[in-house]
Amino acid sequence: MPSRYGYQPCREFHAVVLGAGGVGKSCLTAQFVHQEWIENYDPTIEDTYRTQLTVDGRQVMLEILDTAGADQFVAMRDLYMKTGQGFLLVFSITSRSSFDELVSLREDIIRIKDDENIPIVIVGNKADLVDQRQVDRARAFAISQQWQAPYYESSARTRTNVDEVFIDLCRQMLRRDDYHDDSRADDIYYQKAEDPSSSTKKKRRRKRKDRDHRCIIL
Ligand SMILES: Nc1nc2c(ncn2[C@@H]2O[C@H](COP(=O)(O)OP(=O)(O)OP(=O)(O)O)[C@@H](O)[C@H]2O)c(=O)[nH]1
Ligand SMILES: [Mg+2]
Repeated sequence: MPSRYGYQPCREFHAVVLGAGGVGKSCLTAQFVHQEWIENYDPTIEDTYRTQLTVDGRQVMLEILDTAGADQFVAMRDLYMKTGQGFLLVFSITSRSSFDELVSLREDIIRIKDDENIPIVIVGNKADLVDQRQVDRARAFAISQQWQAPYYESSARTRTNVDEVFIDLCRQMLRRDDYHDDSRADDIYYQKAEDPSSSTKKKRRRKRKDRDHRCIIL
């Protein structure tokens, strides 16, 4: 997308992958970054990846923090949430409790970031295990609408919707960056304006575009 500012430098973003233990956070990340499938379960303490990608024609350097789902590392979550600019909230469609955990994760993110509009993608992973499904699509989509965050069903095993969830998150972070750039540009414009009470100038202030709430399935 051409910018109103012309040259677009590479943007750097910090994404954090959160969710209960064993839902497939590391497998999704490994598939996205290295296109590899990991069969064995090796619980994570903390892993960081860096990868460059193009999103809508724009260069993005993405740092991905793959976090621990295990409860003994929960104390580190506040720090992850502080530094993250976008969050993948991952559950397994085969585990109702992993879905329920997302509620408190999102509440913590909003509290720590003090921001209700933080970029979030909800990911129902292990979608290949259809026979073991415990979370209906309708239930997940209801949360997606309530939170105004897109919902994807993914499978790290079959590499379904793996790129899509990370790209969607990058797109949200880019949009947010653009919005802040526009706000800054508008603020400078206001400071320069001779008559700050002018109603025509006030109309230039941009409103945040409606957030997407989509349900993307296999
Ligand atoms: N069938 C299936 N199995 C998966 C999928 N994703 C992950 N798994 C398996 O689930 C197990 C746990 O996956 P991980 O990616 O290690 O889970 P995690 O969320 O990183 O777990 P923690 O690091 O403990 O928080 C592994 O044995 C994976 O092979 C998937 O999409 N489909
Ligand atoms: Mg892991």
